Amino acid sequence: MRIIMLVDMDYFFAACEELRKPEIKGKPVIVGADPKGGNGRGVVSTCNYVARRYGIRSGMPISMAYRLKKDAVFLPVDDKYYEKISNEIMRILRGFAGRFEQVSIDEAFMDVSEKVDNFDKAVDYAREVKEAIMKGTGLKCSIGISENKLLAKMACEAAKPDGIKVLKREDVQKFIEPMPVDRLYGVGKKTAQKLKEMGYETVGELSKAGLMELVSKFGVYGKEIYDYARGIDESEVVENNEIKSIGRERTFDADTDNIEEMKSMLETMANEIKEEIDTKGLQFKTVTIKIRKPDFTEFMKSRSLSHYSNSDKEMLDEAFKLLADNIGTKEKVRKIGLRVSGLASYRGQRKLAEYM
Ligand code: DCP
Ligand code: CA
Ligand code: CA
Repeated sequence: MRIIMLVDMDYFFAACEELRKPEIKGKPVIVGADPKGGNGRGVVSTCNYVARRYGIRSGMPISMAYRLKKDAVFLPVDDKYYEKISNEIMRILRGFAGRFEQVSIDEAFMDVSEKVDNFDKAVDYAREVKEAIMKGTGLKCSIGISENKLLAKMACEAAKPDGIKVLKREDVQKFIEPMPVDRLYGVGKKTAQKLKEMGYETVGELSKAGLMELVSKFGVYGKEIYDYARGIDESEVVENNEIKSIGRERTFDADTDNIEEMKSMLETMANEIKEEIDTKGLQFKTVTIKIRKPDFTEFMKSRSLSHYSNSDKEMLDEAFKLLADNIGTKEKVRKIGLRVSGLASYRGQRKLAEYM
């Protein structure tokens, strides 16, 4: 059996703000768009737990948050600052993990099967992780522990804030069955809506659905949903192996669903990457795009060529295909990245490590 942990920072952006402005601690703190005296547009990115007592939530219109608590501390989003803290957190976590997979600016999976051999030891280990993050950054996090990613994520939700929760196989059913289907990690809003229309409101109800029914409705993804409803998730913790690669990332001025804008950003980055690999005398085999959504979740998708290439046109062709396959027409994107890996030098004997 595997032992998987999901570490997620508590009220991350707002906690980062409290860190550098200790005087706002204890007050309701809301990070997001400018409320402009109640007329502001845009949404709440997040808020601390004090603000949550007033019903304020991530994604809520900022004008509504203002109505709920006018004298809260409203602060703008400072990506750069949170990113710096995030990098430090991820660096600390990597040291504890066997396999490591960052899934958001404030969240990562760790496969610790090689580090601990049972759940009791995993809890001690999780305590160490929490202490190390506190010591390194001054921030609190929550940790879910279970046998797979799906259950670790759901355990973490239940551990919040500042907690550790273990979800053992024998407790899975009674834990997940009462939950609404949209609480299943990996089931998005659209899928949840369709499931509800099919008459499945809770995970328990969903677990009664036939495999064929789900597959005929959702294709191969139907099999995953079928498994999720049983707490089954075989997916591995996958290293976002960014070390031996060359890439660029850019944040859009405003979140965009304009594919042409995304393509032109990719083109700019492809030109820069082309220049860098030429200077270093490198060729690539794999092209990866990284997408950050407005809610700061991220994913990466890759395609590999059958040969080594140094062509920016090939790089871009692959990137466009990845974009078309993974971004829906109305889907908003905050940040986009392009990266090439599987690198090889075409200039004689120099070691790859020299270029990194
Ligand atoms: N975020 C955002 N808009 C959203 C959701 C999240 O801008 N709709 C940003 C702000 C959050 C960060 O991403 O601080 C991490 O998101 P989480 O969903 O992990 O939420 P928090 O860390 O803020 O709170 P929690 O303690 O519930 O994890
Ligand atoms: Ca969080
Ligand atoms: Ca998160």
